[in-house]
Amino acid sequence: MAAASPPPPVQLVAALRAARRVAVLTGAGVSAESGVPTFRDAQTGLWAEFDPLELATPAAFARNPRRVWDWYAMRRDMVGRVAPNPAHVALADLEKRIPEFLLVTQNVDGLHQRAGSRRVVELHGNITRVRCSREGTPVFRWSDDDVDAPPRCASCGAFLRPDVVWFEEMLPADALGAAEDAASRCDVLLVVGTSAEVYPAAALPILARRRGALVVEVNTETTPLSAQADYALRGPAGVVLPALVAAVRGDAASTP
Ligand code: BV8
Repeated sequence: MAAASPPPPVQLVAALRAARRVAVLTGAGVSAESGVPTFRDAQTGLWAEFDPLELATPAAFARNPRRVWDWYAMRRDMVGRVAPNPAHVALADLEKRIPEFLLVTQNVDGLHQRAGSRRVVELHGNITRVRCSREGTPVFRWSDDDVDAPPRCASCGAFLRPDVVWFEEMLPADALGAAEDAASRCDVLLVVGTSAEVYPAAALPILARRRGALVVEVNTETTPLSAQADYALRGPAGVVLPALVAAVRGDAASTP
């Protein structure tokens, strides 16, 4: 039985119904109820077992490529075994109801697209994709014969790597540009399941607020953004978002 969440604020529902442009920024918390560990939740966070500087940086890959490859292969397998949760589904539904909508995600699990979201920008890449570490070309099939090294690119022999943005790597310029444009022009920005600590993604809510958007945080905890948000909806995204979108839809059960 899903936990009940307090009804969404009436003014927020009205603002979403009237909004022409809505942007959403999601982080690992939106996938938590799908069973994907988050990065910073101490008891379950991916980083609890691994030091990010050990695994998610170019230097880590240069130092121990097979170890980094194996960590991403384990996470790719895990992501293949989980499913979108009601939070992902609610955001895909909301997209259909807003004239201009963009979902900007820091997540690399591809669950938004699997839930039906179409207008998605992946700031940090996608763990289900692999690319040549030298040419950057996407690679779909590879032979993994050397247990001490990642698979190699068939055309140039360089190691393959996950198609994600590591720490100290630049974000894809087109993705970041689209995200900044959406944040600066939206009427409402929903910020869902992020600790708001990783930049430049964490700067997007600040940009939106400066440009006059209504900023709404959905999180189980308080974050550095909470005090600056117009609404801080405290609770699991898989409960809060379906209730919010049902109220925007005008479901009889949800309108107070
Ligand atoms: C860059 C892919 C230029 C890999 C990831 C200032 C300006 C610019 C850069 C920096 C800066 N200060 C520091 C930097 C450098 C760095 C940075 O931000 N470091 C942090 C640690 C301070 N940024 C970078 O390096 C970026 N590149 O800026 O290039 C440059 C060049 C050279 C030198 C310096 C800079 C690249 C950042 C991208 C890194 N790659 N992912 C991989 O996945 O392995 S980031 C990784 O963290 C994930 O993408 C993840 O999404 C992201 C952020 O974490 P969150 O999503 O927020 O997840 P987290 O676990 O932290 O929080 C979960 C939240 O959900 C919590 O609040 C929790 O309460 C909540 N929650 C839990 N359950 C639920 C829930 N909420 C709702 N419902 C629930 N059920």
